[in-house]
Amino acid sequence: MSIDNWHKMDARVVIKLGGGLITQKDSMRTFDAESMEAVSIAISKLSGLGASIVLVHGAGSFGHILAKEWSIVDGLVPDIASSQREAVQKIRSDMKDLNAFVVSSLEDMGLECESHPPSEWVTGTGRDFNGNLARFNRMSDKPIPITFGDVVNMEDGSEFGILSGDDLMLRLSKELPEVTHSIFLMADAQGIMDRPPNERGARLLPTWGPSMDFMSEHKSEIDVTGGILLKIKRAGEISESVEQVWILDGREPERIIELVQTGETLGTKILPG
Ligand code: IP8
Repeated sequence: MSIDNWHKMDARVVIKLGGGLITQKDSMRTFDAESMEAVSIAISKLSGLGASIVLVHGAGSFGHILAKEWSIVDGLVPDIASSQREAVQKIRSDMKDLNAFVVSSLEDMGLECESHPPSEWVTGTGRDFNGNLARFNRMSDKPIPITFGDVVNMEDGSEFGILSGDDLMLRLSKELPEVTHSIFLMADAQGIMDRPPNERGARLLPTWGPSMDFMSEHKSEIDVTGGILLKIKRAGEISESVEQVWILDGREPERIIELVQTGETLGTKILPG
């Protein structure tokens, strides 16, 4: 397909930059500027082609390490309340720092962004969080709205909880009008593999649906929100209403362009159950 034809398709692309891609997950507050730069170049090309883009990013080592240490995902634990409240403030400010690194990398490639930290507009966690998504509804290419997994307030007495970027992906992909592509960029594999990616002989599954088997090596000691399992569950749900849902290798971000231009690339296409 020529780029001229593709222009007329008005692609609207929601992309999640996995926390493991843009940070070193096991090293506190370590931003991966090199991976991010490659992603920024691809996103800038995508924007140059006229696509409307919405970005979500994960927390990686700017969120999961402290969240795990202080059991933030379980909400308020009275015995450790004051340490937890301190950790909540620290995670929120670390997440804003991570977002600033991401935005600055995108700006270096000439993109304009508008950040929406969930601690300021969301209450509640999981797929049914409360928050007005209208702020993301722009059909122009700039500024690019960007949000991220965060610690949010709860209305049920647990005081705080963790909203994953995967739940933001679900709601944005399903509720914004005319989303054509929903793409999850991972750090350590070409897509969904038939066994843990670092195991010998692991092979890429070119398609995956919720009814298919999947073996994961979920690093629960680091990731408080559910890792790859939550991602593929949400991706499966998104595929019920979005045509092109993909898990791609974020280390090869050019594949985003190939996918949007041709409808195919190396990665895993998610099919509805
Ligand atoms: O990395 C988690 O977001 P995710 C957010 O998108 C925090 O699951 C603060 C751990």
